[in-house]
Amino acid sequence: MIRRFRAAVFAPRERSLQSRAVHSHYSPTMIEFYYHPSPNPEKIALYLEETGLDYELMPVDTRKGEQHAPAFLKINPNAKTPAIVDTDTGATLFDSTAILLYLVDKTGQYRLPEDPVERGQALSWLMFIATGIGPYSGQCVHFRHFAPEGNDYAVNRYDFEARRHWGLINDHLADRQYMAGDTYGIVDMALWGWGDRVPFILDNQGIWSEYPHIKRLLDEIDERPAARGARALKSRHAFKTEMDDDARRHMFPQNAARG
Ligand SMILES: N[C@@H](CCC(=O)N[C@@H](CS)C(=O)NCC(=O)O)C(=O)O
Repeated sequence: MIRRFRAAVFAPRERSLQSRAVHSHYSPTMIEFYYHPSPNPEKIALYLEETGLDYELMPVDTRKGEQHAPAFLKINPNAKTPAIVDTDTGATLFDSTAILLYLVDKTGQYRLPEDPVERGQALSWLMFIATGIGPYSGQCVHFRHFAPEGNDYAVNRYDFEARRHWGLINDHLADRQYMAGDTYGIVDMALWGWGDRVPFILDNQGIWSEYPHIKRLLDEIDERPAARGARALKSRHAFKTEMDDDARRHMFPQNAARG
């Protein structure tokens, strides 16, 4: 359950904790959710909405460079979203897969299977999304849509790898309803975070005819109230949408470093 929305993201944490202390209606459990409307944060948005965990939305406008603010780097030294602060335990966490696993332990909801074999297999797919789907899709988007011209080799490589990865997911879903086990869970949520970007990643609006099993699962998740709640978060803040020179400097600092 989203509790409230704070527009000023980078008020020092000490101050936000102080302000919480004077409002006795706060429950002891509150997740500060550092969010940008992008695939990895959207996995966490979906989990938070599914579980009803009490959270506060903390927008991080990465196209304005807010990920590099010293206050945010104390929470995520990797300067990316998502990240969370669990004010119940004081934990700061970053990286979407680690956050999902932490929140599962915290809430007990959407646990991975207990059976060691099923659990290992679920983790295989969860890690495949974290280390394969995400990075290859991300680099495919970068070289195809955002990098300067002249990257044919890189576009070819990442397009090939992204297609191959999404194809493996589609094949996996051909004879099963969900990514792991018999029920909807965090591996499906992790997939959903990236899923609606596939036509953009592969620059093909007709791509779903090649990946019908992925589309079937994404459509099913989209029908869930939690998915609608997660999608609605992006309209709670006026995130910058232009990928102009300033945004490129913030998001691709290797270019700025070369001057
Ligand atoms: N492995 C990280 C990747 C995080 C990541 O790349 N986040 C993107 C949004 S999907 C981001 O914040 N990009 C901003 C930037 O690179 O400056 C995770 O799974 O959370």
